[in-house]
Amino acid sequence: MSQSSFNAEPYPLQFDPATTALLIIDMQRDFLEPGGFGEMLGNDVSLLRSTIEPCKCVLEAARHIGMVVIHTREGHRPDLADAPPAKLARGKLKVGIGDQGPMGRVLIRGEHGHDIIPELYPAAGEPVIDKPGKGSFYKTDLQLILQNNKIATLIVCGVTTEVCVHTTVRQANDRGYECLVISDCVGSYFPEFQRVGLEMIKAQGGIFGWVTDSQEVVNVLCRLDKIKAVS
Ligand code: TIU
Repeated sequence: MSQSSFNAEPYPLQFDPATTALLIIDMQRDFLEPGGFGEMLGNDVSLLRSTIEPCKCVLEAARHIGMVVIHTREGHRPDLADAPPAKLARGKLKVGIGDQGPMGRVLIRGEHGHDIIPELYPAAGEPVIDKPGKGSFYKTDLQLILQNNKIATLIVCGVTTEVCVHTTVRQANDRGYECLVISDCVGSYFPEFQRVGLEMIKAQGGIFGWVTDSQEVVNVLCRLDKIKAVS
């Protein structure tokens, strides 16, 4: 076991790179590109795009040392059998989940809009978790994959800060994982929610986890040796 640490708030986070995973949440066209679910909800999706470059830097650094990398996607079966009627009805959207949009059927697995943006596309061997809800643990095999990889710490990127990132971090925290959220790698359609969402994670002695920025994560990871041979 080789301990290292990130400078973070509310205090430095000790971690072992061999038991740490990078979790990239829902960096899908449906949330980051015009014509997707995010826009159908009435949001300006350009607000999320500043997360792409820092996410790329962290992803490259994690891959370089052979860290476990896991991606998630929010979405549903084409027959919508896994979509709660309450979720389908929410927002009274003109074009909602399962309807045809410019990037295919909105938030449906296998459609262009549902997939991860090309800048952060999963590499071979990186698990992709398809989740029907906001939280990454709900009705998925994420916990099993983390257990099988002996993961104790999650470095968290993705969108949106106060929805799928928060739900996932809260679920992970209750399951005993230590979560480090990277402030510039998570994004919200609402600047105020971004600020408060990050505050809520690190308040009260890190009630849900820790917060740092991508520069710190890249610097620390780049100083580490390879965890294992990367094929
Ligand atoms: N609407 C919104 O902010 N987010 C979502 O619906 N899903 C995720 O956060 N991925």
